[in-house]
Amino acid sequence: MSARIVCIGGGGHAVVVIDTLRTIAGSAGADFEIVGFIDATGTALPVLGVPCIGTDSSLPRLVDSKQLTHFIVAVGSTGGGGDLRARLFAASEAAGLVPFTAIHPSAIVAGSARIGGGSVVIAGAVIQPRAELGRNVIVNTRASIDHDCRIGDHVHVAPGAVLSGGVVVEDGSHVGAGVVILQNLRVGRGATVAAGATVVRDVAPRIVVKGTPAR
Ligand code: JB2
Repeated sequence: MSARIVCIGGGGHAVVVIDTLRTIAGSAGADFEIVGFIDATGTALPVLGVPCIGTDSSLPRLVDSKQLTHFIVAVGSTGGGGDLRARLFAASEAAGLVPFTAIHPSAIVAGSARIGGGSVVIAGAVIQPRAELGRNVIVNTRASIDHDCRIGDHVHVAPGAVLSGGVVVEDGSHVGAGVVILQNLRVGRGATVAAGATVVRDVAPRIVVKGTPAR
């Protein structure tokens, strides 16, 4: 049976996720259908022609009525409390859906890299050998994850970020656009590295750092 996918969220990131899915389908002839998206309102306008079919509370019912099989978290922002993406992922799994992993055909992913379920690798991203990505990770446009990096669940690596070899990013962290992280450093759980920062020492959990050098 072909996968029937619901996107969770219908904002800016959903535009990119839906386009990525369509590009995958076009290049690989993949066997799936984007059935619709759910969002905070349930009444949003279509995104690239994909309809809004409900809200989080209607998801269990939609699984049956729309015969959904898979989901992809298409919200990029972490939301209040910073764990929105993790909560949406957990709720979708609890509804019985399987996370769908999407890798844009223009991304370069080394054969020895590992990418967890529900992760999205956007156009032009590069993932080097022995990198390990958790579940529900976003590697956004032209970001690069070098060899032996370990990226936790629900992490968002924003466009153009550069993670040197051996970097560890723990669960739920946000690495902003254009960030550079030097080799073998660790970004703690739930931390935010602001756009454009250069990280030259470990980042503690749940803090925000910015600037060059980041602090
Ligand atoms: O609790 C929720 C919820 N809260 C917000 N449940 C569900 N199912 N959806 C939720 N949303 C939805 O996330 C909103 O209804 C809306 O559809 C979406 C947020 O859209 P927005 O465009 O504000 O953020 P985004 O995360 O899709 O995109 C941001 O991050 C991307 C990485 C933007 O800054 C983009 O420009 C950026 N590329």
